[in-house]
Amino acid sequence: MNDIAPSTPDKASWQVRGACPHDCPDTCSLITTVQNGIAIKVQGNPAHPHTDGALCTKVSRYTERTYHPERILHPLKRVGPKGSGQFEPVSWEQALNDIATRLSAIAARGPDAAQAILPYSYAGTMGLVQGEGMAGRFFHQLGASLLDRTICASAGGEALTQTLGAKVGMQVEYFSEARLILIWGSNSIASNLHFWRLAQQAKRNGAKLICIDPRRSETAEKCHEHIALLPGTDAALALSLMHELITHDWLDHDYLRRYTLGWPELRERALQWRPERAAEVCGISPEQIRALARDYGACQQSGEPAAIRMNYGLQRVHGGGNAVRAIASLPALIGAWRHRAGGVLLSSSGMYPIDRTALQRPDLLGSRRPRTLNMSTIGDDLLRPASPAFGPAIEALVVYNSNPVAVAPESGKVVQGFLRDDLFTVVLEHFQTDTADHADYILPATTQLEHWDIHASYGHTDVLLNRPAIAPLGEARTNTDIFRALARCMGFTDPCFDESDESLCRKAFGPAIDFNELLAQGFSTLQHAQAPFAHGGFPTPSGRCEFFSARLVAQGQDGLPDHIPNHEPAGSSKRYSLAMISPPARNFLNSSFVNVKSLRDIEGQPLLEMHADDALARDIMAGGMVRVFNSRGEYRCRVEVSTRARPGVVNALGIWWRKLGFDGHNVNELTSQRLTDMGRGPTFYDCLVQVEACESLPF
Ligand SMILES: Nc1nc2c(c(=O)[nH]1)N[C@H]1C(S)=C(S)[C@@H](COP(=O)(O)OP(=O)(O)OC[C@H]3O[C@@H](n4cnc5c(=O)[nH]c(N)nc54)[C@H](O)[C@@H]3O)O[C@H]1N2
Ligand SMILES: Nc1nc2c(c(=O)[nH]1)N[C@H]1C(S)=C(S)[C@@H](COP(=O)(O)OP(=O)(O)OC[C@H]3O[C@@H](n4cnc5c(=O)[nH]c(N)nc54)[C@H](O)[C@@H]3O)O[C@H]1N2
Ligand SMILES: [Mo]
Repeated sequence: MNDIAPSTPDKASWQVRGACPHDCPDTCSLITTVQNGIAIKVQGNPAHPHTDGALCTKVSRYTERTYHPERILHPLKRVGPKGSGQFEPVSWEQALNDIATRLSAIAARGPDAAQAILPYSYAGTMGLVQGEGMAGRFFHQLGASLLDRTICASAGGEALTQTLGAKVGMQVEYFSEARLILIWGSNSIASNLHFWRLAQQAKRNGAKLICIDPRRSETAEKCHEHIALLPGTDAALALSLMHELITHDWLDHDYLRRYTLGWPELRERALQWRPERAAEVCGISPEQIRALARDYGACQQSGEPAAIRMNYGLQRVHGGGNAVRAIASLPALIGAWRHRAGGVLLSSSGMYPIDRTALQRPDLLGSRRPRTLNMSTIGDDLLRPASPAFGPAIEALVVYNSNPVAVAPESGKVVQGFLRDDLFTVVLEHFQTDTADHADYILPATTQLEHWDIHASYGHTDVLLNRPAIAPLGEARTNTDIFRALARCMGFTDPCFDESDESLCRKAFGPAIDFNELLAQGFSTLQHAQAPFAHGGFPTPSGRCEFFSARLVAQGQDGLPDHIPNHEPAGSSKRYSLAMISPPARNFLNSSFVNVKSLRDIEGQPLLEMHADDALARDIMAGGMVRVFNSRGEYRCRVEVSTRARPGVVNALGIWWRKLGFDGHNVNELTSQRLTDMGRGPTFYDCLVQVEACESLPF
């Protein structure tokens, strides 16, 4: 490859190595072909083993997103009423000065006054530099409220930490050698495509694949078996599997004795979960549980590796943390960790030595200790008045790398909050999203093709470097540059606000990686033991797999995993008799790409999958328009009577932009702001609704 850094611009065509920035476990290595300064093609890097030259449909259309006619290319100032989406272009100077003046005025009111300012960001880019690299410094210096970034993975993350010690697990490449793979709460074909390739290899070598998911997803239909349990019942299933492993003595007693903590207690708990009891809770048959236990136990008996690929789908319910704890405990029962192709993987993000302190500089807070607000309850928090418990009302919001008006739960309240006339809102974006519609200023941000960044992954263990392939479009600026400029306008003088992006990239992992290797090949592989817990050595306080967690007890919680029913359990309400989940659509990434026409065309229209029995009971015609509603709100979409849905559960594929749907709403009108048992996470898939046929709307 004639890999050319921007330093040789005289050539007409060159290729640049980068990294996919999206919130996805695959973190692919990219090759962008640039001709006369224009990116004409984005491909998967064949030299990077995980990427293997292949990209998902979304990112292979990256140039369509980058050169989209609706890219925001100039700073925009609101001219119409709040939320009207009416803006006029202004100069950078005017925008930055005005924003700095507004923020400074709030901060100047008193020692803790800056807490009325809230940053709101998530993983629009997973880059460590364009993520919180400079933004963290800016908000720390300012003394703004801190944001608890819980919207995706915090229940599962906390649960893994309590059980295994950190977000660690199997190395993904060895899944190809497993004999049995449980794909648990994951539609891998949609959301973890490069793992699916490994699962296919295992399948070709004779492995059995079992999918555990309420939805008959693209992945479920390609596995040997599919267990369509009710949402939020995974802990009951896992405990009942343990029951069967115990009663048949399919246990690795040596592993349990040497490398686990709390086995006698967990054993007692699990023995309360006979398959009949769990089957009732999970809405499946006892025989399905027994069969699953037989498959899992058989690996213990034969000494062959059993692997579990969990994903975050199953932790978006009240008991999500406990469910992850129960499932993460399973491999230790059968000693699966002894094999490099055995164990469990939910996230590998804890396997990186990232120096976040150097990037985000929490020391700039000095002695100030601002409050922390939970991003999952932004709806309520924007509507909260000042009080001694809450502190000042939120007066200014700076949103970057996120689209909360579309993705946060209970959007009725989120929208109401964003519509507040006394709220000053700045949004750094590529597009005029539902959130940007509610801004006072929209600032044009660069895309991954236009900036430097460095990436860890949560699905493999390589570090990737992203070099800019093209110059920023229009007047777009990098997130980092926008925060540098704002810092200058605010009079922040710390030299850290002058640091370049390339220097930040070098700082992210410090000496733990060879930066020259990254520059030369675009990725660098961290060295880890192939079977990290073959001999224990878990990063828990005890060094063991902690079935029982004293840390949880200290927090007033149950020390052992248990089944915690949903806030809104299936079957508990006559009025709202359907459980709704809203998993990712394959051709969108959360709310990103919804505005890319070729991808939206593949997804068609906002859709609700419903089982034929549920449709019949409601006189709902296949393909008709339905109103989906509960006490929090309603939205309209097309219904697909489909075997993808099990009885009693409807699947609303997410996450459409509100303004691109039928009625200006999306699925998050219905979801609640109630939180998970651990990690203060949202409970998107713990949501009861009713559905009825309604009149057609134009699309
Ligand atoms: N194409 C695409 N890829 C993505 C994303 C996307 O939006 N689109 N999102 C990205 C993000 S942000 C993340 S966090 C990751 C992981 O994102 P996840 O949301 O975990 O992604 P999936 O694996 O697609 O979906 C989870 C699966 O869990 C199932 N599920 C729902 N409730 C339950 C339950 O109670 N129990 C069980 N066992 N299963 C349940 C759903 O039906 C779905 O098939 O994927 C990333 N990758
Ligand atoms: N109902 C329901 N709701 C959900 C989920 C669900 O499964 N069901 N999933 C939840 C999950 S797992 C997650 S992670 C969240 C995701 O929620 P978000 O993190 O908000 O993700 P996106 O919707 O992809 O929005 C990211 C935005 O960042 C912008 N962006 C990307 N790169 C850059 C950049 O370099 N600079 C700037 N300034 N902007 C950039 C994109 O244009 C995009 O509009 O949604 C959650 N919401
Ligand atoms: Mo996520």
